Amino acid sequence: AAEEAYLGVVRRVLERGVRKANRTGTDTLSLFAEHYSVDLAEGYPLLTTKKVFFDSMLREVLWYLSGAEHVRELQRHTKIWDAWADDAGDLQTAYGRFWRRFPVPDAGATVGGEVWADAEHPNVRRESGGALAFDQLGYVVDTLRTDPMSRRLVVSAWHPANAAVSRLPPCHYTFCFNVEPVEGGADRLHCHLTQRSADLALGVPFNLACYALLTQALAQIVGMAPGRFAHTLVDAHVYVDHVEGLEEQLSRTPRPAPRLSIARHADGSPKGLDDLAFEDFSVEGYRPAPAIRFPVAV
Ligand code: DHF
Ligand code: TMP
Repeated sequence: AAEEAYLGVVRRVLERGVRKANRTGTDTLSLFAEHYSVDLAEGYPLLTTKKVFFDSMLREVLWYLSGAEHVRELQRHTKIWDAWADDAGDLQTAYGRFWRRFPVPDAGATVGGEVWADAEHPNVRRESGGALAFDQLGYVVDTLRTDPMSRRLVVSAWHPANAAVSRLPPCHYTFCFNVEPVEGGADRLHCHLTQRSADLALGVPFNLACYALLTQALAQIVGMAPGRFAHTLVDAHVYVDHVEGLEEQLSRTPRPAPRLSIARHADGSPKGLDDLAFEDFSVEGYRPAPAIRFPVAV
């Protein structure tokens, strides 16, 4: 089962992880550059060895897709980001802002010899204050249609000048799509995510479910089949107060993976990136083991 790939990383970190101090005050057991992948054709990889809160995760994905730079809308539905937002709902880093509205330097701020997409580019939009912003996810969808074998289908949430000063710079900071041609069938859309820092008990099950959903949604939008999701974890860690809960989880046997379905328009055409809403996603056959409480290291 796909879930075994995730559980294998957990098992390796528990067995061979090196104890590390970090800014949170709760030490971790860590391994460098862990990797796993799952085939989305086998089902939707929402973990079954503990209950994963799909609704919170879906709200988070939709918040990313909205391109918002604050978390006010997300906070109406889930508390998962509250510890990192201020009273006004502002975060110092927001994924959607960079996925959908990556700042384009202003003409006056560039030096010679560079090339930048301008306001004429189909994926550039002018912000209300006049600045230009680039829709990276829109670019990926458009390029999947016009040049599906492109090896440049990259989205980056890492803006160095933000990351250097943010309280919580992006953990899952870049992803890249790749198409595998299939003779006589639908081409397969793969996704590779690089994560600089990975909390195996809490964050990673959400991150896996999020990018699996995003890959399936993009595949549907461009008429491909979901392929594999591959995940590289640069600092793969288990907080020491999560060890017991993870041992309990490892003692459980994975159950059959659920299926995710994504609604289409009434005429059968796929809904686009900006049309997808909470009600459009449904998970069938999800019968997980009970939830496990893991304290979040802030
Ligand atoms: N910091 C740390 N130390 N670990 C993280 O995983 C993490 N994740 C962040 C922000 N900062 C982080 C954003 N993602 C939960 C899940 C994902 C997430 C933040 C929090 C969480 O609390 N999950 C619980 C409850 C979910 C719910 O009640 O809906 C869980 O059991 O999965
Ligand atoms: P760091 O910025 O010091 O690396 O701390 C971030 C912590 O949050 C780290 O334990 C990784 C974890 N994390 C995830 O695993 N996934 C996520 O999506 C987010 C936002 C954080």
